[in-house]
Amino acid sequence: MGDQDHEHGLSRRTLLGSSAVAAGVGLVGGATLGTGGTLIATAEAQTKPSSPARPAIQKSEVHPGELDEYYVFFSSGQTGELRIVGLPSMRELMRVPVFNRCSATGWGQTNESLKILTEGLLPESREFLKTRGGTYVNGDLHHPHLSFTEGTYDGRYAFMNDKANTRVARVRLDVMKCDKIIQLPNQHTVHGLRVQKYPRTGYVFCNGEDRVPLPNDGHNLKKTKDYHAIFTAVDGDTMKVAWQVMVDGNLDNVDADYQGKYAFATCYNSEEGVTAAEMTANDQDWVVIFNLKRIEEAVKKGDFKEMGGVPVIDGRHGSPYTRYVPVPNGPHGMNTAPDGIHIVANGKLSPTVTVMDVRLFDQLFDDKIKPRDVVVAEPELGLGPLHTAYDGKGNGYTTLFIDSQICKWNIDLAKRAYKGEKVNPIIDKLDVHYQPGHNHTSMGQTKEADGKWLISLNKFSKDRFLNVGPLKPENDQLIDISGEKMKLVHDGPSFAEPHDATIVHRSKINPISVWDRADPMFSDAVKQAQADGVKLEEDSKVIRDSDKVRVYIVATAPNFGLTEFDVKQGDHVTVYVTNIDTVEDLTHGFSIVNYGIQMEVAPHATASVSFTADRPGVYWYYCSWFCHAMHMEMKGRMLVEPRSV
Ligand code: CUK
Ligand code: CUA
Repeated sequence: MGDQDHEHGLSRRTLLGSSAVAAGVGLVGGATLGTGGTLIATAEAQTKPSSPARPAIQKSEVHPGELDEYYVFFSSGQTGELRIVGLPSMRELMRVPVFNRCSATGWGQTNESLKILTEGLLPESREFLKTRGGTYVNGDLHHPHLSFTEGTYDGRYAFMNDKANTRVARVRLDVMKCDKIIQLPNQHTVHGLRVQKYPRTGYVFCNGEDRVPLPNDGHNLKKTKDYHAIFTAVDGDTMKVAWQVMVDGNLDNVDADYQGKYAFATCYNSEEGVTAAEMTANDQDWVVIFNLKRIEEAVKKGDFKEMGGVPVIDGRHGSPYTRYVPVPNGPHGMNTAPDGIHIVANGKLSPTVTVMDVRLFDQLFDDKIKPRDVVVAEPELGLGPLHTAYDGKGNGYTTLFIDSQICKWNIDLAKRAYKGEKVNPIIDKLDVHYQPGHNHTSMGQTKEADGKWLISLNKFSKDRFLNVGPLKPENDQLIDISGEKMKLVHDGPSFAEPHDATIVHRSKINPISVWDRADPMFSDAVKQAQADGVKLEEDSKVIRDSDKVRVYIVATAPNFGLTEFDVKQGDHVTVYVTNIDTVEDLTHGFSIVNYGIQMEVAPHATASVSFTADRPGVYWYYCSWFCHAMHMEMKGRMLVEPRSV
């Protein structure tokens, strides 16, 4: 009782002003109600008067030694990594470097990671990066989404975008490491990213946000009407571009249906302006719907232009491949409901969300109905609706950025209200702290939405944590949605800047604990060792091949197979370290002092790093992962003989 979040003025006003079926409080499972609330029966409570008691507050505490029920895959925005968090404890479990560089694992430094970071770059970027270390060192990871088979997660991959440098990455969920990164041609930024849900992933849909001239080679700088935005479908199995579609407007967020027929994206800047004033001049923007079958046929019959080595289809207004559904100005989030029927475009600049029925899209593409005819509801929820999550029980949970609230509303009631019935679709509002962007429910982006938990990813934390200076953490709040009313149970500070998260039941994810020696991650090292007649798991030795020196080291706690090796100043050195410890969790590291070298070598992995030995002298290398009582002694010397003068 007396929970201030439930007694916030706005939410109470909403409850009191609502009609008979709008808001239920205090009826289901003994949910508490503050003073001033009125007991109003919900549709659910009316039809199921003796619904079994559901605890208002689920157990959110995870005791020492207990495991969480869910994995959460968090993006990290401009930090560029993927984060894995346990839910409901909200404990951070792991960080997976993707677009960033990582001092601990050597991501961006090891040969294995450099191959992944560079092989998918566009030729012009490779040229551009030649004098800049060969790779980008930043990324802006907004949207991590897991691969599907038949409408739910299949535990294979997570896909994610880099808004900053127009890249798409894939993380293998068996080892929780990135194995592919590609850069998209013709496109400028990748913002929204989601995957095909049915029959499987399949396509990874990537929204090009900014409009640029094509090709963007300087031939046109200022004729902004000739700038274009591009939508890309990447083949998630091969990580190659399958096709692209040129569209009108800036693409923001994207989602797909549960039938495997359509993808749809919110667009802002239908004005095609280049300043904020120009971009928001019109009252309406649109949602663009992509007809996957028609696009595939167009690629087959050659109705495209090849640009940057990929087929580009013209999907601007009037094209048979797309339809543009007008919605209020500046929509943001695009979210498919687990019912497989409804999709929601979130208003952002408008206090409304627009609900469409995907079953009407066939008729829309056959021109039997008008674009706005696919809209079945447009409830007004509050100020700044950005993203909507679902509980699988017919309710949406929409973040209200400006109001700093989550609004729980019922899709069916919203449809009835849209038809003119006097019903209020809003069921509950909860204060969050503060300014929420995305929110996510447990399994809520699949057909198996379970309606238990919601995370609100709040952009501001202000006074919620100890002050750490002008740069403050964000606040990822955990909310129990198992009852009729939402209940805030945890504040979780996080570093710049999670935009999005995917909450997955742990039964869907089955990582391994020890690397398979046949893993492709280090197959280049295996090949080189074979060519050198070296057995990676047995031999510690130095192979000299003119000024190229390959140093093979077997690591087993607390020893490196070589306690010293000699090289000459100017040699091009590659060190391969193979961890042969079979003990689970026994990771070694390899660091060379003052040479800026560091990498992770997990159980049964081989990791390698290349550098030029251009500083003469004695350089200790040491194990950087505390692995044994004699970990401090797990070290050796690289002796760099000075070049004779
Ligand atoms: S966007 Cu960040 S709050 Cu990039 Cu998914 Cu909406
Ligand atoms: Cu090996 Cu520390």
